[in-house]
Parts: sequence; C-alpha cells; structure tokens
Amino acid sequence: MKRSGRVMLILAGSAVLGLSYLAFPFFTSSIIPIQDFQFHPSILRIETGARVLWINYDVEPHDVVSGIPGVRDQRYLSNLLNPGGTFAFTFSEIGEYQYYCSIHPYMTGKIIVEDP
Ligand SMILES: [Cu+2]
Repeated sequence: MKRSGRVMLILAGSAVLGLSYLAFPFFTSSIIPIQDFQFHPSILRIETGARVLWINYDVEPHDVVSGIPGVRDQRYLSNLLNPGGTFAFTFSEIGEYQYYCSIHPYMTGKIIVEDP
C-alpha cells in the first residue's frame, strides 16, 4: 500500500513536470533573429527556465556555438542553420552564456540568465 502510494506520487509528479515543461516555453520564449550577419539583440537578458529560439533570416547559413570564437565551451551547439533554420535552447541556470557563429566568428552574442 505504502509502496503503490509512492509510485502514484512519482507518476503524478512526472505528469505535472511534463505539462509544465510543455507549457513553459510558450510563455517565456525569446526570439533572436539572425539577420544581416548579426544576432538581434546581441545581448539578451532572460530569466531562468526561459527558452531562446534563434531563427536564421539571412540567405547564408549560420550556426550558434556556445563559447567565444576559437574556444567552445560545449554548453550548447546548433546544427548548421540554413536560411529559415531554427535552433532552440532552454537556459535553466543563472549565468552568462556567450556564443558565436563558427562560419563568421565576428558574429557574437551573449545571453544573461537571471533569477525571476
Ligand atoms: Cu554566420
């Protein structure tokens, strides 16, 4: 009896987490258009748990690489974003997250993640 109660609690907890995981991004997403070989804005402040979506509006491919040019820090990494391509990442911890485009290393940006 005790055991099945605990299992039920875990199942209920998972369901709540699953729902909030699905719903949360829609309320908190920030969009970073990539246009004219720049990330807009280049510095973005968000709250923990927010999901950021990059969209490539250029006619050239770009990517989003965590770190500073030449020094990847492996925290997040997109595939090659062809024109119209997108990449999303959810930032769950406070911090400063620098990134750049590995094809055009002069394209840099920073996400500052703060507590709500
Ligand atoms: Cu680029």
